[in-house]
This record gives sequence, C-alpha cells and structure tokens, in this order.
Amino acid sequence: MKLLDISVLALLCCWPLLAAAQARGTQKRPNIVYIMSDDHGYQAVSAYGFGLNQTPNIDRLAKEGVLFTRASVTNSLCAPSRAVLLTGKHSYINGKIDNNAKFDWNQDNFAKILQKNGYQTALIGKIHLNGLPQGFDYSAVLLDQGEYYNPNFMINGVKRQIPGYVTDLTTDMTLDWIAQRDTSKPFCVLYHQKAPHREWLPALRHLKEYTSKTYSEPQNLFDNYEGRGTAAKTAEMNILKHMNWAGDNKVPPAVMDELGIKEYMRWDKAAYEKNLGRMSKEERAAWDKVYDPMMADFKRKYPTMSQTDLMRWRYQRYMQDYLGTVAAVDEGVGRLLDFLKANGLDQNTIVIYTSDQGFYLGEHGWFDKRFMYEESLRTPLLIRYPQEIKAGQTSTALVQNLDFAPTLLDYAGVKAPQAMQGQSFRGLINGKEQTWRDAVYYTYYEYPSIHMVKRHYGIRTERYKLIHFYYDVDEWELYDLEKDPQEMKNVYRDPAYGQVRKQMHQKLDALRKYYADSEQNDAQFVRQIKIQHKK
Ligand code: SGN
Ligand code: CA
Repeated sequence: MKLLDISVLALLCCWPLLAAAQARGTQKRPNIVYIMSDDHGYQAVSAYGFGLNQTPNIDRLAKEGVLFTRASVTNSLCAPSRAVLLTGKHSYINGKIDNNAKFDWNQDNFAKILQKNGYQTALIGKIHLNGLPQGFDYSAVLLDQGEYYNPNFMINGVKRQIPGYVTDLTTDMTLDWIAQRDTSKPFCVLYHQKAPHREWLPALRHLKEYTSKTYSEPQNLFDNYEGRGTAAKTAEMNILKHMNWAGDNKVPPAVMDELGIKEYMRWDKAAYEKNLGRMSKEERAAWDKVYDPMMADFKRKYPTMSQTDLMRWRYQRYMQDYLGTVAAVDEGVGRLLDFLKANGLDQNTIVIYTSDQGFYLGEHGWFDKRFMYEESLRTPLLIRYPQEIKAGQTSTALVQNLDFAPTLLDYAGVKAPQAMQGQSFRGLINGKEQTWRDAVYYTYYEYPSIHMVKRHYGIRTERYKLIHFYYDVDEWELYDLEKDPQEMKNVYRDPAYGQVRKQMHQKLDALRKYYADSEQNDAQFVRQIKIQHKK
C-alpha cells in the first residue's frame, strides 16, 4: 500500500472521532489558569528587576512567555478590580465602584459565558464580592478579606474552617479541583491568593529567612509631598504615620503599652490578637520564637530612636512580612506549573499571573494603593501559553484588567459580548496585530474612607498622565513619566507643558465619552455612596 493510501485510511478511521470533537467544539480549546494575588506590587516580582526579592516560579512565566511592563487596572482597589475582571466593564458600568457597593452577580461575566460554551469553571480563594459566585461549577472562596491561618472558606456556599496556611490551602484546592475535573471538557480556574494582603502573616517556614534580611529603601521613602496637590498630602497611608503598630508591624500590644505607643487605628491591637489568635498552640510558639527576640530588641532601642530611625525600622518590618507572604505565593505557582507538566497539561494551558492591583512598597513613604500613580495603577502581568506565545517576550502595551475577559474569551474561541468595554490582546502577543490603544482610562471613588485617597479619574499615555481630583477639591495634576518616573512634580501649571496639557485634556474628554463616563456619573456616585471614615 502506498503512503498516501495509509494516510487516507487513517483519516477515514479517525474521522468520526474528529468530527465529534469538532461538533462539541472542544478540540484544541485551551485550558485557562488565571492566577491573581491580592496587592502584589510588580516591584516584588523579580522578573521586573527591582532586586527586592526572588520569585523564581512566577518569573518562569515570563521566561517561557510574555511579561507586560505597563499593564494597569481601571480602579486600584480589590473588589472593584475583581468586578472589572469578571465583567470586562468599567466600575461605573458594572456598579461595583468601591469595596462597599453591592456586586450584582446576575450580570453577565466571562466565566458564565465560558460555562455556556462547554468549559468547566472554578473559583478558588479570595473574591471579596458579596453573594454566591455565579458562573462557576465549583467555588471555594474566602469570606470577605480572608484569614492567613486556619481560614474559613465558603465551599459552594457552605462555610468550613480548614486547618493550614491560606496560600498553601488555596493551591491545594486548585490542584485537587484540576485533578478531579471532567477530562472531556476544557477548564478555566481562577486561582486567587489572599496574600500579600495586609496584615501580612507569612507561613511559618518563611519567618526566619525573611525577618533576617534587610531590604533596600526606595529613593522617595521620605517624600514630603511637595510638588504634588492636596490628595497626596492628605492621604493616610504613610508607613511612619499611619501603619498599625501591632496589627501590621507585629509589636505586641503589651510592648506598645510599656513603650507608651498609641494605636493608630482603633482596631490596631485587636487585629494583632485576632490574626495571631487563629494559630494553633504550636504555630503560635513557632511564630513567637522568631518575633519575640525582634521585639525585645525594638523595646531596647525605641527610647533613643529618631523619627527617621522609626520610619526605617517600620519599613523593614513591613517588607519582611510582606515579602515573606509573597514567598508562599511563588511556591504555589511553582507547584501549579509542575503539576500541569506532570499531567501533560503544560502545552495547552494558558497560565496568567497578575494581581488585583499594584501596591506601594515604601515609594512616597506609602503602603496601600488606590492612587492613579504608577505603583498602584500598574499591576504585574505574565502569561505563558507555549502553543501560541513565543518565550521570553516583553510587552510595553497599555493593556488593562478591563481586557482580561475579552482576551480569555478570545482564546476560548468565543465572541465577547458587545457590551464588554475591554479588548482582546491575544493578537498583540502572537504578533498578528500591531495596533493598540494609546491611552488608558482610570476612575477611583472610595472617599472619604480608610486611607483617605480623594476621588479622582484620569488618563495615562505612554509618556504622560493627567489626573483630576474632585469631590471636596478641584485639582488637576500632570506628570511627565519620561522625565519624572517617580511622579514627584506636578507640571500641570508649568507653561512649558501648555501644549501637552491641552492635548491630554482633549484625549481625556474623548476617552470619557468613548467609555461612557461623565460628570453626571461622578455626581451620581457622590450622592449614592456616603462612606464614613471609620477611624
Ligand atoms: C482593609 C485594610 C486596608 C485596605 C482595605 C482594602 N485595612 O481595610 O489597608 O486598603 O482593606 O484592601 S486593615 O487594617 O483591615 O488591614 S483591598 O485589597 O481589599 O481593596
Ligand atoms: Ca487588593
């Protein structure tokens, strides 16, 4: 028999199977693992080159795929960011404008669409949205912010406390779910870590290593906010002035009392007791073994420490615990990648790593996020998908979390609904498309509230950023990111930037129109949401 005949025969034999697979639409459709951590600033992903810590497993995604250096969010806050991820719509359209507003699960989301198109879907870890998640065959979510030690999960709506460390448990549950899936269907799992969210409690195995390191300080740790407007000056997220001594820096309440240190937030000491109170006796003993000597040392030094010394000490304490929690996140990514490989899923699975927003790691003297300034506007984004994404790429494209839903649908071969405002960036990564947006639009609403970051909106282009702070002020800021990447000097009133200012205003007006935002929206949310500052 000739070669040709054999292949024709083979085709004829396999044809019914192929046709059935095609009819089901399941052939070649990729699996999706969307990994999102909470408050993980790109400065703490070593692939971004800051040298602060090592995240070898997350970095693998960049080495074997693509690293986005200018990915951003549309609203730098947890729950709103998750609502944008699910809906592909800006906050003022999906309704989840801040952490307090109700999220309407009845609206469309990309997981529901994947489900309708034959995907198995799961949501595991932090979601921070009220109500039972819709669009998922399986959900195991943390309650509200979640807990680091021995956390409570809502498993398909039923509450259960699970012994262990939250980051490891979230990884275990994700791998278990993938292992027991229906292998005849593609899957999409949202694997959402709570870490490195405040109040930063690392796993016991990381305590010693991370508390014995000294981290380099950002250049503007001692920023005095000259050259910026009222918003930066009145925000309450300075490491020296606004961090909790017990809850965040882990100074035991008794030591605070002895030293005469007052609580900053009224829940400062209570947070410490609550978080450490979740540990078993053995866990607590292991924790104290590392923290007690550090605190004894602090007690000795405190009386002679200047404000500068205290800022430095608090920054180190912050980094030690924050980066300690990142270590377990990175290990989880490693376990996931190894698991995919061991199960033959590493080629046809898209793995995305990102955070719900960026975070200040001492830049401007701050912790937390919310502002449209770079460290919180931007978010880490790394994607591996060897079937389509060439290894070792870097992209400076202005992609946003708004684009995730349409991008994932695109990979799954499903058309995104017209109402989604983001765009698929699949073509950008595989080189089929060269054009992309030249500006991103941003909104923030949660004010007055914790950290007191004023309401604002704005745009960022490759080089410039224009921000409008409103509600109880009416202030504009313009930054030249090329000359002033740290955003230390507002040049809005600088005559040398007159032309740029005009162009940026035009662009902002056009984008607000394009994305269906307006002053009426802003005013409506001011009327609707009256948040009380809880301090
Ligand atoms: C808590 C934190 C804040 C943080 C918000 C929102 N305070 O309130 O620092 O900004 O969550 O974070 S804490 O003292 O309770 O830790 S978000 O990531 O969920 O948006
Ligand atoms: Ca967050």
